[in-house]
Amino acid sequence: MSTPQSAYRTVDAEGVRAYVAKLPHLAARLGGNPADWTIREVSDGNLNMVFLAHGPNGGLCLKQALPHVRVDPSWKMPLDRTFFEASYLREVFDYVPDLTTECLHFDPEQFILSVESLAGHTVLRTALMNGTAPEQSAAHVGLFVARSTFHTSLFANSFEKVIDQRILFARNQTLTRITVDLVLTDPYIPHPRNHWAETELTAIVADIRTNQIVKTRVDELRLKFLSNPQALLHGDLHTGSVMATQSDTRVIDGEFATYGPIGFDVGLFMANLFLSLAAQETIKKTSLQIRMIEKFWISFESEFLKLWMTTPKNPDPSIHYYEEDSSSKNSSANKKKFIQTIFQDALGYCATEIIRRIIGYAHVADFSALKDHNKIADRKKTALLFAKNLLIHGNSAKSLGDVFEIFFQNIIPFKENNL
Ligand code: SR1
Ligand code: MG
Repeated sequence: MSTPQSAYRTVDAEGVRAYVAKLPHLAARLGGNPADWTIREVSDGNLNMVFLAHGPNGGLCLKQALPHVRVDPSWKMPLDRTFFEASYLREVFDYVPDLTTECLHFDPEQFILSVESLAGHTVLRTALMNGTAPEQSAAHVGLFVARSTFHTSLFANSFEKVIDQRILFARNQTLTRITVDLVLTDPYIPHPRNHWAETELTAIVADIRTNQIVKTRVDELRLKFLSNPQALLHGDLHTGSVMATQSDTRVIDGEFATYGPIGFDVGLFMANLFLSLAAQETIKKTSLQIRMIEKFWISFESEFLKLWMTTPKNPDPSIHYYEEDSSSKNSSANKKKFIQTIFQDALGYCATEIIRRIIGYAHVADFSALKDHNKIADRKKTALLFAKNLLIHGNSAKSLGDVFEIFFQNIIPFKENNL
């Protein structure tokens, strides 16, 4: 693969036009004449340039890695993240064809990746902020996580195949370093990348950083993230990595893909729904986000178990885990026990994702919908206290009901705006 010194050049909208025009399989997707194509830059994430191209026959999305973080040019970075995103899509697409996008093209010189355009879809975070999020999208993401992780795990493949994939994705060290630092390390120490505007949060941050149970739990989670390669993870499954219409859901942006504990993907998605819940003007036990968290987990759990119980037996007996006598009433008891360990891990990663999205480098937009400073501070406090208590008491949570209880115990009522 190239370095920035080679033929690599960053493209702009006109560069995209010329680039696509030279690639018949992509140009045919747009149809018509290159001069008539509409090309828009729609870069939104922290890392890359993204363009949408449309022609009479259809649309394409093109993503190019930059030699630095897009939102901070002084933060230099190798280009290989689009290679790992292309590799992730190629690995999981067959298992989730309706829940993600196909990799149509990857250029190892220009680090450009192309998939179909989802111009008619809305980013799930935006839909949640507008109150228009399709409830069913959470169940779809549950299916996505179950299928992509099950089919890349030791439950569905020989260890030789899994180890080969682990070797490939283990090279995604730049983005793994970002996750280890930004999600699982920095928020727990004083670090220049951390920031928060609400001084009201500072005392809670100090509490989190000095609580020995929290520190030990975060150490366990970081260690598990790096040393328990159960399945191929998306690695950054927040609500900005999901595009939805009322009936269709697609998971995008798999550039952080790496082998790790399945609970990591589960926990990150849950966390972002909890962040959205915390940012609501009114929080009720019937809130859309609560229903979405339930749908997500139920869909993940039942699909994972179904795949495990129904996938035709591989002739290699080493692939059979927790097989039980199917005539026994408890034939899936050990499998369910394993899924309970995913639940426990998910609660831990959920908490760390919430914390880093409030006090770490990359915050979420959800709270900005509240406008008023006091309200924002109160709700960020709610989310931080919930996450802290989830790290402390999560091990005794047996079901989502227990988790919601912890959340509701930590709601800070809005203070009057004293301006
Ligand atoms: C420097 S990258 C910061 C964050 O943006 C990405 O989307 C990931 O969430 C990462 O942690
Ligand atoms: Mg992303």
